[in-house]
Amino acid sequence: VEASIPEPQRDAWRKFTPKGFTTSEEFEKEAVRHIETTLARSLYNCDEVAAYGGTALAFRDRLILDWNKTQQTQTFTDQKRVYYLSLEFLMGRALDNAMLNVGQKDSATKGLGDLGFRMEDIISQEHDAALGNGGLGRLAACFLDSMASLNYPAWGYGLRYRYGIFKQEIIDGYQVEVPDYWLDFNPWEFARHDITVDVQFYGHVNRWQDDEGKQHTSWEGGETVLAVAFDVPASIEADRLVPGYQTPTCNNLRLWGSKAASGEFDFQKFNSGEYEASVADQQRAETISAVLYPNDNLERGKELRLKQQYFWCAASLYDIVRRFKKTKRSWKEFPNQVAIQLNDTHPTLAIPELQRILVDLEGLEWDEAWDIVSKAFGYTNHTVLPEALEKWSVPLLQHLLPRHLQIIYDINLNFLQFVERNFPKDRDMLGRVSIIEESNPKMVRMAYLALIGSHKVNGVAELHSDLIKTTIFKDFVKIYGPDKFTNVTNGITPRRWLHQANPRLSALIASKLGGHEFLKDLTLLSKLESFVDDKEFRKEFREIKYANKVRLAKHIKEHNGVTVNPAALFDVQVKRIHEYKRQQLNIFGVIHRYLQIKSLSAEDRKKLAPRVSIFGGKAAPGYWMAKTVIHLINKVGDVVNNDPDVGDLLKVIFLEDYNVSKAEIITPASDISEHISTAGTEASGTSNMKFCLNGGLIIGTCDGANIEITREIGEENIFLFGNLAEDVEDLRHAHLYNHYELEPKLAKVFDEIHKGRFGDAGAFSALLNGIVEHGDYYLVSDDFASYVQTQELIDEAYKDTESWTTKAILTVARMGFFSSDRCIDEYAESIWNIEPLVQKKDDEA
Ligand code: Z57
Repeated sequence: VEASIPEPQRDAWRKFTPKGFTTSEEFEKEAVRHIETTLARSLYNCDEVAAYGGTALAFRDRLILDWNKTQQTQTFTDQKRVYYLSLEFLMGRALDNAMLNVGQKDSATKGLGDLGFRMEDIISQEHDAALGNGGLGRLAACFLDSMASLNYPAWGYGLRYRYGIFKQEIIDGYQVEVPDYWLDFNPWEFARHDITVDVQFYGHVNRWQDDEGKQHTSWEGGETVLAVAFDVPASIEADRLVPGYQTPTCNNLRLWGSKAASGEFDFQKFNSGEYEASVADQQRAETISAVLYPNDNLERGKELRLKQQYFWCAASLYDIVRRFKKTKRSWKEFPNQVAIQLNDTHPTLAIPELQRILVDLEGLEWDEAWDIVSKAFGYTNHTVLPEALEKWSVPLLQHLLPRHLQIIYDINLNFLQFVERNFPKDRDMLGRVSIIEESNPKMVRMAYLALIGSHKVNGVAELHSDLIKTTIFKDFVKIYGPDKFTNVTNGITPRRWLHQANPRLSALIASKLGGHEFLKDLTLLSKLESFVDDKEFRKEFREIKYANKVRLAKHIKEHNGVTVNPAALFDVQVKRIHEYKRQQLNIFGVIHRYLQIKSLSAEDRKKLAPRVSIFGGKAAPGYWMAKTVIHLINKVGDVVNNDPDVGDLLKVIFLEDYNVSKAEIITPASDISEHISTAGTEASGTSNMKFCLNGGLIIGTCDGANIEITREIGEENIFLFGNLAEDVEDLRHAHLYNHYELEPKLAKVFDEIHKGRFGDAGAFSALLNGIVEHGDYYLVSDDFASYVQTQELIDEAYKDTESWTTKAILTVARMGFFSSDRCIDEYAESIWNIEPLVQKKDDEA
């Protein structure tokens, strides 16, 4: 406010506010200006990287105008905001999305053509912003898109990793990890060197009494690290797809980078010959935001990871509190102005941190503070897998965050006293629900802390939300009652996953529905049902799928050197490699298919349906079983793809380095995709929704969101198989305590692997033994027969092109529910209690 331009001068200013471009010529002018000035390149020195830079900067200028305006309006209006805390934001590329949002992709395509470049080549110059592992990080990115699209005042808070998820290379059939240095040119971020927070670690706690006898506690940190804000304009809403009356909302994603606090790299040390020590201090500070931990659904308890979590929580909370304090409201109003959503337990330290700020720094009474804290937070659980539930050792917390540990103990004490009062007869309950696990060393159960410190806990699909209430949080349902728990089934943004990834399908739908409104209200897709018998529509629908398959086939030829037939059934499983997701079930099924082909006469082979089995996904670098699965897939591919008996009937492809931008090519090109986790293990899954939205059918277990997808699209349009979640426990128990036989077809597959048909069998022994000898925890053998049988059903169904087309069209038409817009509206209504903030075009803040 102090720095605003005085009223009489504002007209002079407004005369020069940039207006953006609307024609290809105006675009060219902006792009060339950026290339020649901002980037200091010229006509004689402009490669595709520079052309990307110029294009991105031209669009960035355009976005920034909306962004500034949105931020100004939000500050001015000062209504309740939501803060989405996530250690991961898997954004992918920004340019294509920005062009579509701004609504000037066509003029840019023409403009780049005039300058001698092809749009596709320019788009592919951009590094993915890969600040996430998998589903959880991509969900956060879809949520940012929807929060902006629906005009919710919202900020994302995350870490600015210098290295995102590693790049995967496949060398001799093995995964090799290569660092992902993505920041050498990133036009989408703005470093705010003036917005910083000092974050403390280690040190000790002081207690004293003031003159009035009031107790005080303060924490004196032993190490200070500086958090610097980097702001990313986080997706503007798709208003220009559906020309409207409002100024687009452009929210902010604030990512914190770490650097040495001033004084750390000090000239004292520098001059007194301690140069190396001072550089070491600096490096230690920068290490905090250096690298994303590459584990998905696994926590390993590393000190640096805990430092990352606290660094990010402390900086974000300081920022949120600073903004709140500017409004001069009383603390009681904090939860009316601020909703903080915890994306999994990774940001749980924000709870004791806010309690510390209120009690130690702002002088509130404990109970008054706790009331504010527990009204402000909401917690989303994304998994029930025991190995993914975060626990931090008490000694580590004592060392790194001594005051927070005390606060956690006090929260626990109050909570346990409450439980004791209400359940005086159930003495065991106290041990079961305590935040502190009485192990050696003692551990802090972060999910319990998150739950106790939040007013709502949600799961991410119906089955999952039911499961958390009957398993990991069973006691807490008794303690708090069922209303504390809710379900918000995940969703995906149709802007990126339909309009951007599959522009032809988006255009076809728009031509039938009379415009692109469905991108803002996905339930409108249901109107497609009335075109299901429209011959022209069906033909065009099929041609689009075919063209998308041709494009993927070209990618496969370029990257894998294998020719695949686009007329074959494309069967895709792309996701992180994990035992519970059961890529092993898929590849064993592929081997079974191969053996079947080999056993037939040349004549009988002609009756078979050609298939391409496509895999992609990264294994955590320390996850040996997952790496073995990747190796097996590649070895099977080597054998099958070079077997002249097989030809087009079967190809096995492992696509290197699966990421968001590859997903945009792969998703629209599938006929069938696989979502085949052991029932009860996949909390939701979100790629299942992406494939369906693009007219691919799915084979899946009754798990996660597959169940709701089935309810929406009808069971005649999905291929379900396998045991149900309710039977899994008994089956596992039976494996451990009875003798069990391998399913015969699977036994045959294992025999062939043992014989060395896919290379040294020793390489795969741990994988096979896990199933044969160690209890088959993921029930691969139990589900194998029904999996294979269902794959045969798919072969038959695919031969009937007409009925397949009907299934695919109906699937698309019935996906309306799975937009992340619906999902965000549910969060806003039932958890955040916030309203949209729409800015009319002629309103000036
Ligand atoms: C992650 O990607 C997910 C859960 C986790 O606890 C962690 Br850590 C990482 C995934 C689930 O596995 C998916 O089923 C779910 O769709 C996704 O989170 C988004 O909710």
